[in-house]
Amino acid sequence: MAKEYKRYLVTSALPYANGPVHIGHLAGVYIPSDIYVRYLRLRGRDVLWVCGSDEHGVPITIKARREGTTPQQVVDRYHELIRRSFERLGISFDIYSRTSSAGHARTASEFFRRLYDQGDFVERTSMQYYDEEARTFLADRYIVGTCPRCGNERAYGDQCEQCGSTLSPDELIEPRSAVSGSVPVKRETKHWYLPLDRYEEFLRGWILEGHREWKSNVYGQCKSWLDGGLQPRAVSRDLDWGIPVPVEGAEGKVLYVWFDAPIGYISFTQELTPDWERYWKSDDTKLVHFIGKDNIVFHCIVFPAMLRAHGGYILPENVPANEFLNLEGEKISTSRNWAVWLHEYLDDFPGKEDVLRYVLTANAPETKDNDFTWKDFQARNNNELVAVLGNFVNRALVLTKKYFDGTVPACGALMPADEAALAELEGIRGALEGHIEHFRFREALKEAMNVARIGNKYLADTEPWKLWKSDPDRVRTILYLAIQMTARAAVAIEPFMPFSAAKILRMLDAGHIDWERLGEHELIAAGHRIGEPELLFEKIEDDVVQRQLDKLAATKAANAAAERSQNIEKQKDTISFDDFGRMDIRIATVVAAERVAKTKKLLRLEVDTGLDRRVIVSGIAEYYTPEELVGRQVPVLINLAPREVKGIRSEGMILMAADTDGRLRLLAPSEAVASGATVG
Ligand code: B3M
Ligand code: ZN
Repeated sequence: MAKEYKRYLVTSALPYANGPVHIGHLAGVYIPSDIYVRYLRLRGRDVLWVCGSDEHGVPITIKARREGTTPQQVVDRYHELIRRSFERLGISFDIYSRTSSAGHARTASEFFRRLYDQGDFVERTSMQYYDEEARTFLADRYIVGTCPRCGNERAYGDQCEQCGSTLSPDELIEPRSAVSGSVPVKRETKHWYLPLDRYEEFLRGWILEGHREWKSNVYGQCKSWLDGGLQPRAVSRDLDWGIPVPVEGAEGKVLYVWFDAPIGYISFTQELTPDWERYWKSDDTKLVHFIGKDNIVFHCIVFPAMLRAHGGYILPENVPANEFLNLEGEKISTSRNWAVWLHEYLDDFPGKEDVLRYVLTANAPETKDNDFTWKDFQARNNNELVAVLGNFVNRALVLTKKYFDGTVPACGALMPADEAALAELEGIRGALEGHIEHFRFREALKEAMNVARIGNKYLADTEPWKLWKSDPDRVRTILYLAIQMTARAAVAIEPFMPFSAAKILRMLDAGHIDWERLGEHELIAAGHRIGEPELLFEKIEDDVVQRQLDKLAATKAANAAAERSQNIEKQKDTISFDDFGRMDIRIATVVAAERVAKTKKLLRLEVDTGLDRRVIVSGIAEYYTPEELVGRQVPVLINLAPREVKGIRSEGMILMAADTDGRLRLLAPSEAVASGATVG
C-alpha cells in the first residue's frame, strides 16, 4: 500500500547563473517538475516547489574573468534572465531565489558549522597549484597546458575539451596559470572533507534496499558509485568567490559549490515560509528532487550524507533524474553556443510557449538520451497540436456557435457511437494520474492528448454537419458530448500546456473546472453559453524552421573558425626591414608539374620566374595534383640557397598558407601579373 503523505516538497536543480537556460535544462528538469507540481496543486495537495540560481563555483569566476566583469555582475545578469524566462514559459515555482543571498549564506554556514562542531569533517592538507603572480590557488579549471593524450595546447586541469579526456593538473604538459599565464607552483593547503565512506553502509541500505522503485538510470548509477566504494570529498575550496568557510584560520577558503548549492533547497524554503521545518523535518512529507543525470551523485549520495550527518532532516523519497537532450544530433553545449536558448525561443515564437512545452515533454529523455530537431518540432506542432487538439476544439466550438448560437444544446438518447466514445474516455483519468505519480510524463501527455484524439474521431464518425437538416436532435446530442470532451481536454492538458488549457476554458467561458471532475460526463451544463472560438495553435511553416536551422549553421561555422584560430602559430622573433629586404620574392608561373616517384608529398615543378625557368620541389602533392598547378601564378622565394631533394636540385620555394587544420593552400595575385613581378 503506497504511503500517504500529508505534504510535498519538490526541488529542481539550481541552474548555474553563468549562462541562460536552454531546451536541455527544460526537457531534463524544469518541464517535468512543473508538470508534477501543477498536477499536485490540481489534486489539492499541500505542495511547495523551490528553486533558484546556483551562483557560486569556478565556471562563474571564469566567465567574469573572460568578460572583465565581477562574478556578482555575471550572476546578477543571468539570475534575472533565467528567472524571467522561466516565468514566461509558465514554470511555476513557489520561489525562485539565489545562492548569493545573505539568507542562504547564513543557512549554509550554520549547516557547515554544525557538521564541523560535531566533528563530522576530516581535515587534510594537500599540495595544490598556486599562482604566485596573481597570489591565488588555482582550481583545476584554472590550469591550462598541453593534453598528454591529443596534444591540445589549451587543455584544462580537469578536462581536455578536444578529446574529452578527464585529466588532473599533474598530467598536463607545461601547465600554466589561466589567470596570469605564469608557471604555477605547488603550495600546501588545508581543506575539510566529508568522509562519505562513513555513510556507505547507511546509503547502501537506504537506496539499494529502500528505493528499488527509483528509475533504473538513477538506481544503477547509485549502485555503481556504492560498489566502487565512496571516498572522502572536499567541501571547501581556495577561491575568493563563494561562502566563506565559517572557521577561524580559513581565510581565502569558501564552501565547495556542491556543498552549498543543495542547502539552497533548505534556505529557499526558509525564505518562502516560516513553517519550513514542517516540510523538511516531518516524515509525512514527500521530498522529490528533479535533476539531470549528471547531478545524481550529489542528490542521492552527497546531499543525503550531509543531511544524515546534520540530523533532523528527511531524505528524498524519489530523485527522477532524466537523461540528456541533444540538439540536431549533437550534444548541447553552453560554451559552444550549441543550444536553443529559452529566452531566444520566447522572443522568436511569441505565443508558442505550450508548443515548446509539448514537444519537450513528448520527446523527453526520460530513460535514454534523446534528440531535438526543428523538423520534429514543426511536425509535432502541425500534426498533433494543430491537427488533433486544435482541430477538435475548434470544430466543437464553431459548430456549437453555428448551429446553436453558442448555447450548449441538451443531450438526447445516446447511440452506440456515443457510448463507444464515452467508454474510451473512461480510463483516461486513472491512467493519467498513474503516469504522473510515477514520473512518466511522456506517457501521461499521450493520455491527456487522447481526449482530443477520441473527440476528433467521434466527430469524424458522427459527422454532425451532414445531419443538421435531417436530424437536428442528433446534432444536439453530438455537440453536447463534444463540448464535454472539450472541457475534459482542457482539464487533462493543464499540467502540460497551462496556456492552452486556460484558453480553452476561456473560450468555453467555463471558469475553473476541478481535476476531480475529470471523469464526470457533464462538465458544462446544457444551456450554458460559450465564448468566442479562436484558433488554439497555428501551423509552423518551413521558412520559420529554416531560419532556426540557419542560425545553428552560423553557430557551427563560428565554432569552426574559433577552433581554427585557437591553433594559430605564435609570432616569430622580430626582424629588421633590411632582414626582410634580403628576400627576393617574385610571382612565377608554373609551366610543368609531375609527382616525384616513390614519395606521397612531393611534386617537381618547373616555373617561369621572368628571369629564367627553374625546377622547384614542393611538398604539396597531398593537396594539389600536377594538372591543377600548370598555368597557376604563385609567389616564389627565388634567392633561397638551392637544395638537393630526392636527387632533384630544387632552386627556390613556393610560398603557401598553412591553415590551422594543417592543410596547405596556394597563394595567388588577385589578378594576373607578369612572371617576375616582385613581391614586397
Ligand atoms: N548548478 C546544475 C548543473 O550541474 C547545478 C545544480 C545544483 S542543484 C543543487 O548543471
Ligand atoms: Zn586531449
